[in-house]
Amino acid sequence: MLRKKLLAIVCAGALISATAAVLAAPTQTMKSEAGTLEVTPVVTGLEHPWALAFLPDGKSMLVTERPGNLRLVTADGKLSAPLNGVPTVWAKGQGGLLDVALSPDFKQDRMVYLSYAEGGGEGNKAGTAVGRGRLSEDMAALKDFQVILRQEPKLSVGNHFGSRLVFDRDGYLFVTLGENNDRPTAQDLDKLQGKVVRIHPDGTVPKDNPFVGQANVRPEIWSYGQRNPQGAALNPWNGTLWENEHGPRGGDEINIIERGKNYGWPLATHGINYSGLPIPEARGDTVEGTVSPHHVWEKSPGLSGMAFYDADQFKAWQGNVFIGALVSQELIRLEFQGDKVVHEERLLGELKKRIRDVRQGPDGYLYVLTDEEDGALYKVGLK
Ligand SMILES: [Ca+2]
Repeated sequence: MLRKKLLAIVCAGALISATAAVLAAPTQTMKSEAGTLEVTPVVTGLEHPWALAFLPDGKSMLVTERPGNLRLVTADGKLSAPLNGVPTVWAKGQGGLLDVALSPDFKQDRMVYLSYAEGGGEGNKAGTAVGRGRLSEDMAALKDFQVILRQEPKLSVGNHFGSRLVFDRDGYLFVTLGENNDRPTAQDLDKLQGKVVRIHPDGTVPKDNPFVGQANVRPEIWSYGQRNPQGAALNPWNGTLWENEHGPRGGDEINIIERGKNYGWPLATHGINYSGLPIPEARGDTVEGTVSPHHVWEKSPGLSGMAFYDADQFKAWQGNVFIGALVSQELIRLEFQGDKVVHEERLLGELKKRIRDVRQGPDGYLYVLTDEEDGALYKVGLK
């Protein structure tokens, strides 16, 4: 009798929790070339989430929200209060709290790196800054946050901050920096607008950077001629740095970033001004002395976060690159022969959301953030 009663209680409990799980996380299915997609919201109610970084426990991640909050999210859908110790950000236009990355030695040093728009420029202008702080043991705060890089002068009234943070295999930190919508600065080597920079984790400059020792040149610069690079990732098969950036009207690009090279903006572009007029500085889509895009979209999807897929979980995706698209509201999937893009598929269009970031999780699923007032983290896999 007692056993029967207990069983009834257990069954009722299971039913309630199963119902709750269904209500909290209805999995949508969508067709795709590699099979049926399963798209499950992990967390909703995120305010313009921008980036995520998995913690080594494999079960939780840090998520940035552009207005200035950093939160802990667990894979089973728990969302923490904002962490303390995060710097004040300049949240306006495209500005705010942007990328998050963990130190390659996170298990030892617990360092969390953030990129964000920082105010204080002349005429209330802002620039991109990068800093780091130690994640407290109780996961509630970043301790002793210190700025390690500042875009100076600060020239943005709300546009083109970049920015992504990528550590390479040797532990150097690469930061992609927008040109603050001040086009010619991308070619000025005395400024950090429109650049990819390479620094040590403490912000000091590696002695073998390409422009070290030159007069009136910022030694942090690794490459230049970038416009607004909002995506970057390390190619897991050969360690090269891949970056993507927004063209103006047309001409979104993927670039493979090489030491000291000029990636062209605004001298070379496949795009035109939003007004429909040509870019005043542009001399064509291919200009001598500049590196042409590795891959270009004549119609801009509005590229953002980028992830290489090298997990075993979904064999059909191995060797692919995924990129979030803000304007076209899709997740782009690219297939390659060697480095060359040979096929493109657009996913998640049914969501009708701006896709801001995509990362491969430790479980081999894709984790996708939507850049919305009521933004969400989705787990995406194949059935
Ligand atoms: Ca370019």
